[in-house]
Amino acid sequence: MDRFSDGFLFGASSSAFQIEGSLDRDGRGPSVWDAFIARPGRERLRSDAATACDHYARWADDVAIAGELGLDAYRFSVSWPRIQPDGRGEPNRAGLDFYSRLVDGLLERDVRPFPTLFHWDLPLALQRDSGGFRDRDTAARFEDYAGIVARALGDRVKDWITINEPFEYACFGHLFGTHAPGVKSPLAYLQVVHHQLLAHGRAVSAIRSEAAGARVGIALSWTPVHPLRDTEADEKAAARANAFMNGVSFDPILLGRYPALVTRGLLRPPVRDGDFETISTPLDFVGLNYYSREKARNAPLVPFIRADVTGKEPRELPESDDRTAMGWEVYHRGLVEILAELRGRYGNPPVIVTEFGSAWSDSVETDAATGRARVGDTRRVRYLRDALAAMRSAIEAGSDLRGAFVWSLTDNFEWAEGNAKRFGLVHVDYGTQARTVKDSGRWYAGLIASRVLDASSRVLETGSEDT
Ligand code: IFM
Repeated sequence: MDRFSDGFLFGASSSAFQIEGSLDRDGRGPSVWDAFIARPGRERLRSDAATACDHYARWADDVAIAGELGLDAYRFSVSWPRIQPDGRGEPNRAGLDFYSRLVDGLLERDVRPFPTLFHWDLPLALQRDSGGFRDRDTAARFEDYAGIVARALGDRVKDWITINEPFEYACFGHLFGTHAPGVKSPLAYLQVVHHQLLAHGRAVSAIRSEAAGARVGIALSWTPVHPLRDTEADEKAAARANAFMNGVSFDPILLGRYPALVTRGLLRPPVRDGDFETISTPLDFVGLNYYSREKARNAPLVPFIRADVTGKEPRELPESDDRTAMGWEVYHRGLVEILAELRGRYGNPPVIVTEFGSAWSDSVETDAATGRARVGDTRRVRYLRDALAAMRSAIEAGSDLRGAFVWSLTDNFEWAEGNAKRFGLVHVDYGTQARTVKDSGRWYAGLIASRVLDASSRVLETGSEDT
């Protein structure tokens, strides 16, 4: 029977900039995202983020929903510019108080808080003064900030995540320029990867010295890349892409070195003596964020290229049972593959899936029987169930998988996509801020209560979803 152990943590995740709104309240300083969406042509993003889910004002409602769903744990992020408006110096009391109230609210409902300290909203002053994570000194600033938050919340918070997806922050923000701070430079990408990893390692020690008994991890994305065509050139392209997208953070943290493919080129991460000891400080768990796979085609000058058999950008592809509203392929085998790789190449560390989930075009309807609002998101229910079945099979194969957090508790601001893409277990009407628990939220609550997956899954039935 597909039963999860009683100790397995079922949670949901969010991040500060994606839900909070209230960007000018209580002494918060601007972040790189405030500046990014202030640029001409980004009016829609600006108005979406200004309120987002209004969580800063409505946090108690959201905590109540987390409690009603029976979540074992809730992962949120602390906004660095609420704590240190300029990214350095004395903490802003009002910012710390907000997260302190949130933590108390969660604990009152028996929901374990999992704060993430950096989920992409870097204080703008650090970017303007020194290029943000391009500058090695930002790792020292992050260590200070981590110590401040751990000192304030460490009497109640036992589980900590340093940084969310250092690869994505470096790549989208500094190579493609599609996310804040909007830089397009391969060198910046490597600098930002390395200095975030260094910041992570320094923060692990800061948290442990401020918060007795802290369990610390990091949330890393892993997108398996397969060759687009069955050619040697595409296989090599896939190997390069895997090194630059996945190995680039997993290897330094778990093996204490970069993949050879990352350090072979003219441009290299700015490693100094002793960095890898800091970066590979042993963790209590590795957080894994998984969504989909990608396919690589050979393009000699570019380390990784998103490709699709149709030759289209994934986001141009229509939503279907096998393709989410983000254009991402539904590919649960990826989780099985990654967890096997973690068992083999990386020595089977304790893992928590810190994000998994999917966006769909949800709509609120009136339930004929009850007359109440309802969101019938059957595709999300199936997605979650199949992903969890993949996790169960990895546990049976020997993975030390200790929990899974759905992205996301509520619909929220999906970065460059604004409020248009909905990932939540809970629907948010951005006009009224009404929350409606979707069918997926109810299904998840039932799973948490029973700990049993209620129906067979395609992954287990077919063994493979490869197309
Ligand atoms: O919304 C993001 C989140 O901020 C980081 N991981 C991926 C999610 C979906 O794109």
